[in-house]
Amino acid sequence: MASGTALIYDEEMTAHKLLWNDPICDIEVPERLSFSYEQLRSYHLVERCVHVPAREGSEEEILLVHSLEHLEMAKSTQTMNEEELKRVSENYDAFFFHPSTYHCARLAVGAALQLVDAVMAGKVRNGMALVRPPGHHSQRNAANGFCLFNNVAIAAEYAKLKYGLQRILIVDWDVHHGQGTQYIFEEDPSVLYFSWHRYEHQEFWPSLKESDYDAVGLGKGKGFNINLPWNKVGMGNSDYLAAFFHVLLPMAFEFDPELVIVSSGYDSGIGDPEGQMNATPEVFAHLTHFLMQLANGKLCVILEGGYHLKSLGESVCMTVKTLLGDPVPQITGEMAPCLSAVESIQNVRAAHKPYWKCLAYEDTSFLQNLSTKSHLLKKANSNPSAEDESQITNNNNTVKVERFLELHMKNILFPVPSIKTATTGSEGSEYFLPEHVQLVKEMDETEIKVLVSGFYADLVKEEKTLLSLGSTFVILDKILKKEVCNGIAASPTAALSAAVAVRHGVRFGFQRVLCVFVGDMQMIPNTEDGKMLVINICEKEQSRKTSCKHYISLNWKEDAGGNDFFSAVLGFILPVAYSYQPNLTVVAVGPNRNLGISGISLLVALLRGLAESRVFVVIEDTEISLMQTVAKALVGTSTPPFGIYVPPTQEKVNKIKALRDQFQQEWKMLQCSVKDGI
Ligand code: Q9C
Ligand code: ZN
Repeated sequence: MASGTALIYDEEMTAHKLLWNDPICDIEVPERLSFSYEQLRSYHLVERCVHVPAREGSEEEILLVHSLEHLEMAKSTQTMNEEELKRVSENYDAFFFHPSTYHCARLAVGAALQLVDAVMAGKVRNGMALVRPPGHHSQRNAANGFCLFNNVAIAAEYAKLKYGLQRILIVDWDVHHGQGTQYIFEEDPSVLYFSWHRYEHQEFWPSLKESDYDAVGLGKGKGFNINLPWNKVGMGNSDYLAAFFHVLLPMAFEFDPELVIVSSGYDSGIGDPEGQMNATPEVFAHLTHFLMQLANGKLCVILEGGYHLKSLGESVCMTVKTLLGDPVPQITGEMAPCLSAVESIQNVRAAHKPYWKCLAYEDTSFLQNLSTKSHLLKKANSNPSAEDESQITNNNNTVKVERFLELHMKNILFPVPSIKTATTGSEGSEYFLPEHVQLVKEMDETEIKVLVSGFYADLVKEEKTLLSLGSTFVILDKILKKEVCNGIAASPTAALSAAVAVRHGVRFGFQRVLCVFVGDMQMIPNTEDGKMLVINICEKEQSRKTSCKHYISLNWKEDAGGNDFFSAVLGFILPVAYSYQPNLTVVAVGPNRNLGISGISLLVALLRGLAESRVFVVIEDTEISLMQTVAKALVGTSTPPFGIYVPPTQEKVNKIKALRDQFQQEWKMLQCSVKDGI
């Protein structure tokens, strides 16, 4: 299993720069690269990465995507004077040439290919390449939107050719539509392209009809192009997360890529003059964390846009930190997608219904009156007084945004990288422990007794049960003291351990503890009501009503022979969990578990995105491979094998739908359609 994170940066790529006055292009500056790298250095992230050198992409490699004509044109600019460069630049929409542009663009291509090689050869698990010029607007025969060669598209073709890959996922989170990438792969079913982008009903650059949600691909590639247009500015963390839960991730898990490449533009982040969006840097940690669960962790992140230096730098750091396996920072802001975002999400799900099993039972009856709705939205948007107002708030906001970003890293950089997972066990069990898992010593009997008698006496009546709680205490203490990030324990009384863990956390000061119970779990009465949310995944309806205020029962029996649980995790559990914003997550696996090892590991891996990755898992099961796989998921350095893709049955989809209807007023991240109940 490969480990480590590659970082590719070459100062030479800062040579490409604008030599004349051009208000459209003047934001694409060399400092975008140097400042991002400086920021990585100051947070000591550079030294934690594996340095991989860039190289020039060969002509042959560039020709995998571009025409000979385009290559020759680019090559010819090397010896031009300023006037000639300006004239050639004018042939394209938003591009500038410098004598060094050709060399830099070849380095940008080569950097992307070096990253693919490092990941595919198993030298590293994942990595990031900081490159200029960017690539995703560039087309077979044209430079466009600051892009000369399509670095990501070339990387994907190269990976297909050199490593025989049959399924590559490209995630384009840049705020602009990578129309170049779409054109290159629109007939290709081996590359799934996802892009969200500022669209504003085609008002925003590049203002193309084919950037809308109904461009799903052509010919054999039908269904393999996913466009999620944002029709309003100001989209934030919750809108991006909703897009991942309800659009990208279900399709990506079904696609089951062998490699994931990110067209990683940060102009979709807060403060960016192009994007005008509100997502904070830590959202990129979450997006990265989700994508790390695919393709066995093989993830190549390649820089595209991002024009607010501070925002760009912080977001790059968030991405690299997450690639390294650090705890995922807490996401901020109200966890509810806006109406316009939900409408876009609903539209793209409907457009892709014919192509994806995970969307097979999507209700599309709303499509009839859609044109009217979009028309209304557009009208509201172009209301002049409303526009003035947003302009005013924007100006006031600029100061706030600057201040926010200044304080940003101070709040989220953890004192020490704590990719540590604690566990307890007998002598010799070290042999079974994955890297980064540390064995902690059990408490002795008297210590436990002192603790229990004061605070847990009502929960624990028998001496022998009491002793089994030792590991829970020890591990939870380490989590609370931030000595480790998360922990796992085996316990003959998982329900009791969980109850003790919750109380321990609440006593420590946590206001919200998320409990996910799997299997038959005895609900412990009058636990810390009001400060916990229980999601109970069990095979049959819990007959006895619990006293617990926030209690959700999710009846689920995993399909034999495959893993259909992902649909419940993405469609229900994660949205609820992200809406709740816990400070601590407790996962307890009881007897008669109704989920397989891969289902439980996927659940645990994804729950690491919450509560700054503070997760305590307790398992009432002696199966060593379950413990091992879950421990690996907690460490975050390996991905649970997902198994054979099994689409959820209509019955299961209906179950999730019903739960969504029931809970989406309370837990708003569940919203993914406009018609029912918003
Ligand atoms: N009126 C990237 O972020 N704007 N490119 C053109 C013309 C061009 C952005 C406006 C924006 C290009 C990689
Ligand atoms: Zn962009």
